[in-house]
Amino acid sequence: MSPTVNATAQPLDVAAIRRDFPLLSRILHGKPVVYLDSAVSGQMPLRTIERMAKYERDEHTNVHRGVSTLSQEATDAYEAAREKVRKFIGAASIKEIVWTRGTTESINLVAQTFGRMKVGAGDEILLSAMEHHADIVPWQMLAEEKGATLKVIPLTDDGELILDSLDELITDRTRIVGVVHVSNVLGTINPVKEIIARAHAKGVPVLVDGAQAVPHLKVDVKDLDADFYVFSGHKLSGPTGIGVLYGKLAHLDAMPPWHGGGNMIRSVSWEKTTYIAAPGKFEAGTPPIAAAIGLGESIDYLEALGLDRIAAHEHELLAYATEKLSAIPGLRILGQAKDKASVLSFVVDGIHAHDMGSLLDGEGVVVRAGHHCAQPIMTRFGVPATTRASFAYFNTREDVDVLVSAVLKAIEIFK
Ligand code: 7TS
Repeated sequence: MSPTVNATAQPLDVAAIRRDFPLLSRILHGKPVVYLDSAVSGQMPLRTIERMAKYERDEHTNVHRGVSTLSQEATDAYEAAREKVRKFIGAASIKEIVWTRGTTESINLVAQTFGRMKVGAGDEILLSAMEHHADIVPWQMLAEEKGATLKVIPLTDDGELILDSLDELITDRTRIVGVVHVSNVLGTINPVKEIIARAHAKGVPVLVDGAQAVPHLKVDVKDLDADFYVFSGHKLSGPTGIGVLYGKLAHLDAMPPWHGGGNMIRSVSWEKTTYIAAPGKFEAGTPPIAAAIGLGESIDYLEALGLDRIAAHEHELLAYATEKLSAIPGLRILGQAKDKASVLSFVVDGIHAHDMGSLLDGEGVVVRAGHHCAQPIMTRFGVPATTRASFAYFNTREDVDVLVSAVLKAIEIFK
């Protein structure tokens, strides 16, 4: 059993949960849909969809604008969602919770503000070899602008980070470490608390990409001591267009704003503009209000299910799927880390991942095929692409059985 899973957690009532997701009753190509693509985007429970619809129908107006009752109500609901996020990740203050459009925007914000402040010519940015492009490209852009270099923490063949040399990789030129909490390709759960402690011992701050972690693990940013922790609403059973940047208040206070405009200023004159405090100074313009409120509702839903029960259920499915798929001749699973969450990538001899994905789609099985926006991992493992199944709390062993039969059928077709 994974060290991050509570084996004594009460099982989920999956049949009841499935009724909260109408999409799971759809028929695709004459087959009941089997949704194994939650790492791409999680499904939203009905109560989230209904809460967002209620805002749009009965409450729609802008936030932080004027004294109207409607605006006050919208502001209260929007800020209540921020408090839900704060509690969900164990942050000390809502001032540390910045709304963004998602993980990608959160990392760009940090790179373009904190990064620009801290990184100069000859400096280094240390990333892990299993980062999503969202935690590579913004740093590469900054490195090019500043004349800095990227360094990489390597991987074992099992898909675990090699941390033996971490203390040498973090040099006196390292200005920030970026590491993914759970890999979207390999499923590896990285020991981010240890990485953060070792970076801090050398005075280096750490950004954690939690996009694939928050849906599956209980995260406590204070316990991790993360400097920045970022994630997307849509992978957390919430809507698209909303995401979170958690930052320690001392960092956020020291950072300049990124986007300028309305909602983030204290005063504007032709001579000079002054800004409000964090998080507002990073939130220029009208935010995605319904999406923020919806994400708050999804967090309530997940907390009612219980993150430990979700993790135990998904872990059981992952173990079952790993056992079944490993038994298929010619099939290789990428990512065999001891501590894994909810993602299973594989390649099959003689079948391109895109063909596999299309054949599975024909069987109603929704998976992702491709490089998963993590091309350096594909290069590391010498494959152009993988097929990836990802599991959520509403999936069942029957879903895994359908996946396995569909893979076997595809193999027969390609023989
Ligand atoms: N980081 C990780 C670890 C991710 O898995 C993703 C999205 C992102 C960042 C970017 O998130 P966004 O919401 O800003 O787009 N990952 C995937 C995936 O695995 N398949 O589709 C998107």
